[in-house]
Amino acid sequence: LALEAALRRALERNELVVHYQPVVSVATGHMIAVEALVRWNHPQEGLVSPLRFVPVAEDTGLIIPLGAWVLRAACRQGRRWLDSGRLLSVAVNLSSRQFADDNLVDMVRETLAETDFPARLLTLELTESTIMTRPDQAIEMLGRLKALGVKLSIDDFGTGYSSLAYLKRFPVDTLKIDRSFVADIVDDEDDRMIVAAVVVMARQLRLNVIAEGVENADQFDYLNRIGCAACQGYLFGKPVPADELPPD
Ligand code: G
Ligand code: G
Ligand code: MN
Ligand code: NA
Repeated sequence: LALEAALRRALERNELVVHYQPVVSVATGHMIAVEALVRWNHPQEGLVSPLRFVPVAEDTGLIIPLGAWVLRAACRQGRRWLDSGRLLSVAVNLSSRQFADDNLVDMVRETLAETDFPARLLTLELTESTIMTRPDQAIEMLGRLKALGVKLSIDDFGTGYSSLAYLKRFPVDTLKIDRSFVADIVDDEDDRMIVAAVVVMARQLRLNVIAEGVENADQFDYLNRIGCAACQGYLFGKPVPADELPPD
């Protein structure tokens, strides 16, 4: 496969870059975290979206070295922010294949040690479908990751099929409400009710909640009114290189 070979070369030639998107506290308006999002800086095509190459990396197993590279880059950057006096939590996406990798826990532990990035400032994002494929094995794996001191979040929450019974047993810290629900909260009564219900449920389960894909002030006002504590989306900033991140 041409794309696979090209992607393998891209990794070797250091053509991947990590961009960072702000996560903002609704109460203070301050940036409390960033999400690391990989891009491929292709010599001819320019910045290539992960939508085009992460699925290929996932299918071919390349996501294992690629994911390890992203984690190391993000922890290194987090360490740089810390050294410059910025206390930013850094979230990194893990794919299903990484979550199933026997070496994952060791890899995360070694990366934290090597970059000297505090575990409590790292959040690993798993999608609902990654966790729910084999929920009982997932509980064990999540526990081993938590034991490193990292935070865990469920990404794209609401698009999968988490049962509430499992949600209580997953040792996660945060639910990220999928942007498909946030997109229509101004016009769609059903989406408003779904988002409000997730916020209430998260509070009952003592989970943090982040609304994704917040693009305008009306969405933000509604999220503020229902007590959603944190938001992410173009309203606060697009994913950008580390040196273009706005001040906290
Ligand atoms: O950044 P953007 O919105 O274009 O990302 C598109 C998709 O690619 C999102 O679902 C995002 O979670 C995924 N993605 C971005 N960076 C990474 C990464 O480093 N690892 C994995 N597994 N997925 C990523
Ligand atoms: O699946 P995940 O939540 O990791 O995906 C993050 C993706 O969402 C990134 O590709 C990012 O560029 C995109 N994204 C972030 N904020 C917004 C937003 O406000 N609107 C839209 N449409 N996409 C967003
Ligand atoms: Mn994510
Ligand atoms: Na998401």
